[in-house]
Amino acid sequence: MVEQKRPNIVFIMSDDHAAHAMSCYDSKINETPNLDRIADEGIRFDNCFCTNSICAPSRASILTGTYNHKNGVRTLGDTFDSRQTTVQKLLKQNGYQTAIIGKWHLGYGGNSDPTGFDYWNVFPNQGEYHDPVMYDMGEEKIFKGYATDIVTDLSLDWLKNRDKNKPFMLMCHHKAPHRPWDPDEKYAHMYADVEIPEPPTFHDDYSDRAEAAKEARMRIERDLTERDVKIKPPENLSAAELKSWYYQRYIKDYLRCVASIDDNVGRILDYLDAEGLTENTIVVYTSDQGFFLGDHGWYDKRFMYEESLRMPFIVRYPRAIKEGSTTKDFALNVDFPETFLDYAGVAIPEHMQGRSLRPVLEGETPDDWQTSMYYRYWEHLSVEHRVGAHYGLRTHRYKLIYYYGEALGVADAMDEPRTPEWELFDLKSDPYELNNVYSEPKYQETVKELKKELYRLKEKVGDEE
Ligand SMILES: [Ca+2]
Repeated sequence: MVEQKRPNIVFIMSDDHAAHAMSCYDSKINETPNLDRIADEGIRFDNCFCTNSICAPSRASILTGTYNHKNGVRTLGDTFDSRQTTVQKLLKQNGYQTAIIGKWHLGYGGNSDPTGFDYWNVFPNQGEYHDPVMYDMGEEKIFKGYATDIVTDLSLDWLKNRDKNKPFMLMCHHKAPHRPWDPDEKYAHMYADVEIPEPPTFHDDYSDRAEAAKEARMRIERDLTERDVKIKPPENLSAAELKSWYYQRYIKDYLRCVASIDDNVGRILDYLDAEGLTENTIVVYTSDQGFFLGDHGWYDKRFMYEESLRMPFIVRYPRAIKEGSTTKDFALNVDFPETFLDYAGVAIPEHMQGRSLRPVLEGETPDDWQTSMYYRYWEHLSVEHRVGAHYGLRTHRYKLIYYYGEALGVADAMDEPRTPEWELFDLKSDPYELNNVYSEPKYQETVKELKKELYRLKEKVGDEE
């Protein structure tokens, strides 16, 4: 009966859900009671970061434990080669039942269909919110209803029908709250009579930043479409009023989508309780990256700025994780697979580039734990959002970003060179990253040290471009 002692893993990942839209992360704009349960009964990571803030690349890192230049998914234009070693394959080979339900977004057909799962049922591409098409073990079917409910229904069905003598890993991957933010009918009128507060950097004018911030096309008042906000904007509003109007339309739908996720996470937790599985199941809630919720006047992600870089990451495992704990230790998306393999007692392959979070989860930070992280966004000025390619370093105190101004021939990047630019933020005095101090004399020694660390990490992870 040793088999039963290995923990089950329920990995719930949403799409573009920023930590600052969760009440356990001190959200100023919504409540997420079910997600808070995971944090209250487990641990909340305040510094969990993605290594490339877009959907498919982050997902590839979460499955393989490698950076995007290694796993081949540097941009949304790359497809995933499913023949690679992944966490689900290793768990399955070692006696786990594995399933993925919901968003895959790593390509279809050929070598890109999900592998290593006993059961998979995934949306094509981004998927639809209402009556979505899904590939049920490759067979195209339409599921009637709201995507977030359906992903949960299918997840619960799989759990109910599993072999109870074997441990399991379920990847429950919600489409929500990805653009275009279509809420369930049930929440269509939530927040109807309230005004959601605007974030502190809502009126950012992008002065004192690299040109990349000005060039990006993700401004609330300018770049959201009628499809995004669902109705035509009213006439006769001032520019400032119109910006606020767009924000309210956008953020309310976003939060309505989050409300459905919160409900559905509650259904999974209730099931685990009812089945007596809570004690021996690792439950993770995260998102593939963060998102700008009107911060800097933006929606979307891609930039290495905090709101986009940070992933919510909360984990409950009553057997080993102390309830109500929090940590500021760094965790990265490439660390997730190693963590699951560690808990499952499966050897971690040498080529994986993260590190098991197990000691941090259990309150024992190793002396040599990571205090800096490497980030890279490759899609130079890609058509829609026009964010310049960049790489950078974050430490507990500083963030150094280098916009290198080239496409380098990767998919989805535009061959439009830009003058390279650097940004340095002192996160202690400037947590909102409004003041680029890269050229200030008093930071020159710091710049030198950070560059050294940046290139050390770049080399360490094997990014040679
Ligand atoms: Ca995403």
